[in-house]
Amino acid sequence: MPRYNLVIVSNRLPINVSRKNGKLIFEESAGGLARAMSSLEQQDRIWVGWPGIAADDLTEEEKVEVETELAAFGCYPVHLASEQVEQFYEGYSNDTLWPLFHYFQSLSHHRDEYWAAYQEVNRLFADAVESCSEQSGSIWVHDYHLMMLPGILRERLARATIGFFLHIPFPSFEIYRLLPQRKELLRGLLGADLIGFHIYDYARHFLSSCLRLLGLSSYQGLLEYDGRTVKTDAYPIGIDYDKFRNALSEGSVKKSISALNESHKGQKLIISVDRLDYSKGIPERLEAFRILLADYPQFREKVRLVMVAVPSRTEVETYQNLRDQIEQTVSRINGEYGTVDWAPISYQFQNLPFEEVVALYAAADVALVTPIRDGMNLVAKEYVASKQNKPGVLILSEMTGAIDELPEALSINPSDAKSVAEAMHHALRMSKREQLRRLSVMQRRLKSYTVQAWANDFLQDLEAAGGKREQQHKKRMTASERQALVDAYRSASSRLIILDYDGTLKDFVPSPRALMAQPSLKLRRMLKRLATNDANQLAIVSGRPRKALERWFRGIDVTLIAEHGAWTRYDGKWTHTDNDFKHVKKQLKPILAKYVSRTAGSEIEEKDYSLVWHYRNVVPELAYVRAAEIKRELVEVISSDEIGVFSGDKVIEIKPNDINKGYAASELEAVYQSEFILCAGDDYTDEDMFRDLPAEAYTIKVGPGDTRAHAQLASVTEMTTLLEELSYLE
Ligand code: GDG
Repeated sequence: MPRYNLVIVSNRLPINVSRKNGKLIFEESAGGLARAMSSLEQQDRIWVGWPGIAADDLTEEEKVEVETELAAFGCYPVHLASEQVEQFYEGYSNDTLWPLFHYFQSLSHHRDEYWAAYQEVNRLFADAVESCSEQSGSIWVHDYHLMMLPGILRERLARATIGFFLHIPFPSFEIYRLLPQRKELLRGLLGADLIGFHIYDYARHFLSSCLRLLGLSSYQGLLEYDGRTVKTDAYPIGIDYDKFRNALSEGSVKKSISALNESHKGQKLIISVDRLDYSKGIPERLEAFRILLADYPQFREKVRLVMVAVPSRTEVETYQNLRDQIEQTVSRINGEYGTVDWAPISYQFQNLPFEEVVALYAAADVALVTPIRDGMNLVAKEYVASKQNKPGVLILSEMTGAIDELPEALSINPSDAKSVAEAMHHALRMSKREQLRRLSVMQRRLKSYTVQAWANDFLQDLEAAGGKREQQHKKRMTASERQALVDAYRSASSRLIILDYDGTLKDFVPSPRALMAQPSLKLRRMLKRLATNDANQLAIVSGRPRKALERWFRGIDVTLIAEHGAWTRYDGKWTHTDNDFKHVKKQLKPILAKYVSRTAGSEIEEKDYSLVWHYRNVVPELAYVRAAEIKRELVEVISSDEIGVFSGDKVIEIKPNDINKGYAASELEAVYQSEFILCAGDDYTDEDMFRDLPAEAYTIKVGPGDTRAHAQLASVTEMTTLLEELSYLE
């Protein structure tokens, strides 16, 4: 199997395979995504997806035929059995995720079989991608059917650059949290380097779910996860603008437009085009149209609604019920208001050829786009593009992603049928000049951010995100660097080992006071082995108060530096800085206390030379707001230049500026004059040590993020494993 530098993955391939009269038929689907991908400069690419025919309907020879034929179109099939299609596609994707993500929580069904199939099929997709991707190639995964895929791929192709784009809304945390597999799906997505959404709101909802459910923190759309930075951003999908514009001059389209104009002579034409889906607000739209006819009888026989509903997910029961409901409503309205010569609604349950869709757009006086929820909605954009210099009015739901880019449309709340009827009334009476003015502004915008521009934009950002990951990994300690460190340690006759505690030797625990923060017996034993080696000087340099350090490391021959250097214990004797912090504490403690009572989950830690406000257990969004407020207030109140306010890992710390670990490390170095120095730490306070120690020192940052240290280890476990190994050497 050849390997490609760009793999595009979506549930369906842009080529549909079906069987007619016993023979396999291959048809290109004319979707915007397919056009966008074919316009990409990147030629070395393949598209992986399901070809639309169940694997159990194919003989082994036919599977080979499908693969060979698809290869000619640049596609590679993932074969799914009909049972898998049922449980994964109709089930988890469209009976669980789709309704929930569109805020129809009561239509979202949870079944174990669905979830099992979803995971299984995501793994099958991963097998296919793995077989055709370069080890460090780019992979672009599309949509809610494949949310586990980035995570699975990250495990198998650690160096690949993985992007994910969600075509539907990402719901608010309040809705998303209802999903039983909410954490698994987030972790699945976080395998990606870049996660794209149509609009900023969806990205914001996603970030909020990551903060609330996984305890991650985010900064300007970036998340730190598993030692990598994951970027999230908004990329509003566009349309193939020229395709719609050019279609208008085609003979067949012109003919259809004339036919439509002829058959609606003297009547205004309102159209709606969508897949028959409950998210599209079709019953609500019909009700609004009924109100228009009821409240404004002058429009009877003067207006017609042509409603195209494309068959979709017809195997799912909810969709069958919706179809019945729509058909009954259409008959009722036509029965109530229709006359011998006029039916108010022409309803078509079918997939029209592209040319006829464009003709409908072009001929329509009004397009009625009223989804209850819609990730973007391309129909609205296509209508605007197809008007060119002809008048027309777009009525567009506020609940679509498209509204952000099309504010010149008449925006409506789809649940408020009366106001939708009013909008139709407004549209039918709007002056031509006003219609053209609004359309031309929207057209200009759609012309500049087409689906091609969207795809290029996403891929450019994906490359940049991949580059950043590589950069971040540059400092990751390689096996040979690790060996060099071990060798240097072994051959040195005097060594100084300077270690931070929290986040370096011990993972963070929810509260600074927690009993769990103390070192395990295993850790103590390892430190003791290091300390009893005659060639070694062991020092713990921490922000913790001296009492805690003293208790935790009793019986170990270790130099202790507490409170970032305010207290030092060489040879068992504590000395402290001559800084007077008492009056500062007296002034600032009440301020912090005020925030603690207003912010559930936060607490104050009081040390001799610092005050700390901990917010690890505070609801993340609130924590950010409060942390910013506190910092602002403290900076205003503190009059002395000698006192600083520092933001650490889920803490705000107030301490004298001249107390920092850098001074402490320099002092250790001067006191012990060692041939070999190892220094490890995890946060910004440790960066001062990395800066102030001599260049020959082996400095290690534990965890992700930029650093001055020479090397990085991914986790506390990697750090303690290294120390464990050193502790057994002579
Ligand atoms: C999902 C998200 C997001 C419709 N009827 C016919 C026909 N169409 C074409 C339209 C348009 C497409 O289907 C529908 O796209 P939408 O964006 O309106 O809606 P979804 O199918 O729900 O798409 C949506 C989109 O993904 C892209 O990210 O915008 O929010 O739900 O292109 O022209 N095409 C033909 N005959 C029809 O009868 N040939």
